[in-house]
Amino acid sequence: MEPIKLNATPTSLQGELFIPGDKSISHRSVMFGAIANGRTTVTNFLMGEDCLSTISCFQKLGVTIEHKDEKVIIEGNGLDGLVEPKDILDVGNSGTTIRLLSGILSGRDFHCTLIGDSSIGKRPMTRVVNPLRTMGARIDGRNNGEFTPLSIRGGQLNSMSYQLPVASAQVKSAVLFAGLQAEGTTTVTEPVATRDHTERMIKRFGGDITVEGKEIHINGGQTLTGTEIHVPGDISSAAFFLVAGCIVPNSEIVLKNVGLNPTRTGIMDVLNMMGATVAVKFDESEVFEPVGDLVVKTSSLSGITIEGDIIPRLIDEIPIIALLATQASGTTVIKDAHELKVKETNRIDTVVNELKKLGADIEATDDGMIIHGGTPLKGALVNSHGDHRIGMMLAIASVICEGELFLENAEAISVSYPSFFEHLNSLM
Ligand code: SPQ
Repeated sequence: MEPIKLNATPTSLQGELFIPGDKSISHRSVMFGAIANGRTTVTNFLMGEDCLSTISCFQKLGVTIEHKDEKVIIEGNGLDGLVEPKDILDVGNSGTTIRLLSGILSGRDFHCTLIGDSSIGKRPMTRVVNPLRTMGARIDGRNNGEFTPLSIRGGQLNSMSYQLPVASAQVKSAVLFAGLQAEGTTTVTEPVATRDHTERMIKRFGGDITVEGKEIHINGGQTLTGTEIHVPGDISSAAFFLVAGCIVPNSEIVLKNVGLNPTRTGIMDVLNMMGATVAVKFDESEVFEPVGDLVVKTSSLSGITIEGDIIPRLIDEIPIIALLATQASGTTVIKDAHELKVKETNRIDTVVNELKKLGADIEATDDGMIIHGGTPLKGALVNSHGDHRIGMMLAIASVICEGELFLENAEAISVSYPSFFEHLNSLM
């Protein structure tokens, strides 16, 4: 596809956005709906390509799923209702789909082959394959199960105690899905807390799960019951407009319906520490996942160091935080973020290389990056490299760049935010 030209430099961004559904919660609502008994109705579902891949995989596994606009209806027949698919399961670009699905399929007594796009083909799968093999699943794949295609023959699983070697909600969730089907109690211990949507959703579907500090316990053999889920807006999507509102002069943006689960709000802490003006109004009636409205205004920002336990709470926001840091005074240092190397792209390299093309003063380190702020950016030919979050970060950069910015592979944005450009244009 030809690069798209972005050259609007508005004097301000003003308006209100209703943020589309959270990607992580949308995936999980379909997965749990598919393995529960009875009907699950999901509203404000994210109709992004990744979540549509999850729907398509479960349809191939024999689950009746209908969707129209942002409403999804899943007719679950329990775990035993899943049937051996006649075709390969294609997860597209979605790491969440392949890793969580592997946990579900590990306990099913049939064979499946899972593939994805070229980015998925480079992402490590041993992090889920190893613990699932220990529980009893037979899984193979390229390079002894490190890469797709993965081939899974599930069956009776044993419970286990598993210390996660990396802070990953996907690995935690895969083991919990397997634990739901294993004999006995499975315990997962996290090195650092990661997003807890799986744990919350198990409770929402009537399941039993115990969280004691960093230890999570789940009993096998549970039956889940279909329910109603209203998906909050995705704070990872809202993050692009939080940053845009801070760095474009004379701006005020209202972001409605944003998920404010504390395991995801690291971006709010960073904005606060850097000196941004963001007002938060929680919706007190929401108990399943915290939700609220945010108002962001143009702010004068200072560089900070971002490291340690906050990293999993903002891991997907680091590309847009890097752009924010180019406009802050002083230096921002991001550490402890090795995990960025195994996302849709190596996000340390893509962020640094693409922002450098715009004139940013930024350097890569082994576990993050160092950004010297206060740099005016200039338009150039840049590339998302097929990574939705890099594409959106560069599109927000275009709004403050002098001159035209040409963005290659902009279509990747539809993975998590199909209405992104419509929303951006509505603020100008
Ligand atoms: O699903 P995918 O492709 O892995 O998506 C990303 C993203 O930027 O949207 C990561 F590239 O989000 C992950 C996130 O980084 C979604 C996720 C989840 O829903 O459980 C957890 C995080 O990944 P991980 O590897 O830290 O567990």
